[in-house]
Amino acid sequence: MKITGVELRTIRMPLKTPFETSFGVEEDRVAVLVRVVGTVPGRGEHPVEVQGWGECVAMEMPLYSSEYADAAADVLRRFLVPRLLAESAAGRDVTAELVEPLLEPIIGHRMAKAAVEMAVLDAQLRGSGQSLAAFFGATRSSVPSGVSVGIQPSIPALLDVVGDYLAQGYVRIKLKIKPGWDVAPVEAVREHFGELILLQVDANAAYTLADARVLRQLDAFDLLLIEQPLPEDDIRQHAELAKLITTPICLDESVVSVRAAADAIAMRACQVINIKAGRVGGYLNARRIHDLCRANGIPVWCGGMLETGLGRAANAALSALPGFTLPGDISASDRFYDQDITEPFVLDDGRIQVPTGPGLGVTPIRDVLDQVTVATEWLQATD
Ligand code: SMG
Ligand code: MG
Repeated sequence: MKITGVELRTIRMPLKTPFETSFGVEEDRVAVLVRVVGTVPGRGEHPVEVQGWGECVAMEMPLYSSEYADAAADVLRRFLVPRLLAESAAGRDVTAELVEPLLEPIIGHRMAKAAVEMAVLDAQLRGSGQSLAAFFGATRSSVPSGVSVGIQPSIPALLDVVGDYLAQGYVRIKLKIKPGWDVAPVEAVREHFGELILLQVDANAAYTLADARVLRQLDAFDLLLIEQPLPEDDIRQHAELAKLITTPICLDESVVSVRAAADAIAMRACQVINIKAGRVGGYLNARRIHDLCRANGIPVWCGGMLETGLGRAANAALSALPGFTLPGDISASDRFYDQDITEPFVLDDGRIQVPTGPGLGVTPIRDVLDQVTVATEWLQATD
C-alpha cells in the first residue's frame, strides 16, 4: 500500500475493577492506537483508500516490561512512523511483511513496532477483503476462553471472584501469584472448586531460584502450568527450575523474539509458551513462534494484555491456529471494560467467536473512541 499518513491516538479506559499482579495494580488501561491511512490499487484506474488499526500493548508504566505507553508514542512519532512514511514517499510499496525489516535498525521497542505492523496488516487485508484469521491459516471459528484473576485482598474474596467467572462459563482459571500469595490461594481454589477445573498460575517474574522450595509445593495441585516464575533474562535458570518442580513451566516475559523462543526450547527452559504478539514484535513473529513450537511439540496459548476490542480481535484470530492447544487469556470485553471501543466480544458457551470480516473484522465506534481519547496526532510525509 501507499501510505498517506498515520494517526497516533492515546486512550485511557477505566477498568471495571483494579487488576493486581506481582508488579503492581492497574486501575486504567492506557494504550496507544495506530491508524494507518493509505491507498491500494483498485480494479479500475483509481486507487482505493484503506485504513487499518493497530494497538500497542505497552502499559502506562514499565512494570511488565521496559516499554510503556508514552515511550511507545515517542518512538512511533520520532523513529518508526517516519521510516514507514519515507519508504512510501520513495514510491515503494509498504506491506505488513516489510514492516519488521524496515524498522529493524531501531533497537527494541517491539510493542511499538508490533502496533505499526498490525495497522498495516489490517489495512492491507481490508483492501484485499481477507480476514486476519484466514490470512493466518486459522482452523477454528471460535476459541476457548480463559480468564486471568488478579491478586485479591483475601481468600474468601478470591473464591467469590473465581466462582463468578466459572459461572459465566470461563473454561480455565489463571491465578496471579507473588511471594506470600501463592500456595494458600491455589490450595483454596483447588479445594473449593475441585479437581476438574483447568487451573494455572502466573508469577510475572516475582521469584528467584532460591524460592524453588515454595514453588515445588505447587506441584501438589495439578496445575496446567506455572507462567514466568523467574525474571525475564533468566532463561537458563528456568531450565534449572524445571529440574526441581513437576509443574510445567510456561514462559511469557522471557520470549521476546523467535530466537528467544528457539533458545528456551533448546535449553528446556519451558514446556509451554505464552504467545503475545506485542511482546515479540508483531503478529507475523507470533505466527512464526507458533510454527516453531508446533514443530517442536511445545503447546502454546495466546496471552492477553488487557486489549481493547482491536487487539482482542487479532488475538482471537491468532488463537484459531492449530498449535494453540491450551485456552488463552482471551476473555470477553466485559472482563475488563464496561464499554469497549469496538462491538464487545462476548462469551458464548465458554468461547469467543473469531471475527470473519476483512482485516481485524472490527472497527472502533467513533463516539466511544473519542470519549476515551486523551491525545491524537497526525503524522504525514513532509516534502
Ligand atoms: O488480557 O486477560 C488479559 C490479561 C491477562 O494476566 C494477563 N496478562 O503476564 O500474562 C500476563 C499479564 C500481563 C498484563 S498484567 C497488567
Ligand atoms: Mg504472564
